[in-house]
Amino acid sequence: MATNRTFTMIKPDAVEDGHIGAILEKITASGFRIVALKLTQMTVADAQEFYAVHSERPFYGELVEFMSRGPIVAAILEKENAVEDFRTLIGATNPADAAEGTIRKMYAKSVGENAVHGSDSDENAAIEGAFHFSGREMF
Ligand code: RTP
Ligand code: MG
Repeated sequence: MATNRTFTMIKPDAVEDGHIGAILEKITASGFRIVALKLTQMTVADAQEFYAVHSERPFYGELVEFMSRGPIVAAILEKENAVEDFRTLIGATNPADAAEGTIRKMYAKSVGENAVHGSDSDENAAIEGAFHFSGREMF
């Protein structure tokens, strides 16, 4: 299987709760190599653009407010089958449905404040990575 990349964010809830170190440890222990990494904060306009695909959904306003309310950790990760394996590692969107041992089962509070993001396709991983990082920040 080919080595490829995914994009993740540790969301404001998990940063506020002090879980950056534990989540990064779980990610690297699961075989992902960190290609890019930073603590940053999205403006309201950034979050609106990043989540534009959800703009017609009822939770869009809440999602934008949540994702821009404090710092996040943005990262690009590399592994064989990265996109699918990372979504398995984070678990279902709603932590109530997430499997034991997944990051959302361990750290998410609700379907909205769910600790981590994971890209849903190779194409979106590239778009989302480029949203947050310049070429000089990817290794
Ligand atoms: P993500 O994009 O963050 O990795 O999450 P996902 O693919 O599992 O879920 P998605 O459908 O893409 O939704 C994006 C984010 O919107 C928030 N959400 N809130 N209140 C709600 O019903 C609801 N549904 C989704 C979550 O933060 C979700 O991760
Ligand atoms: Mg998604």
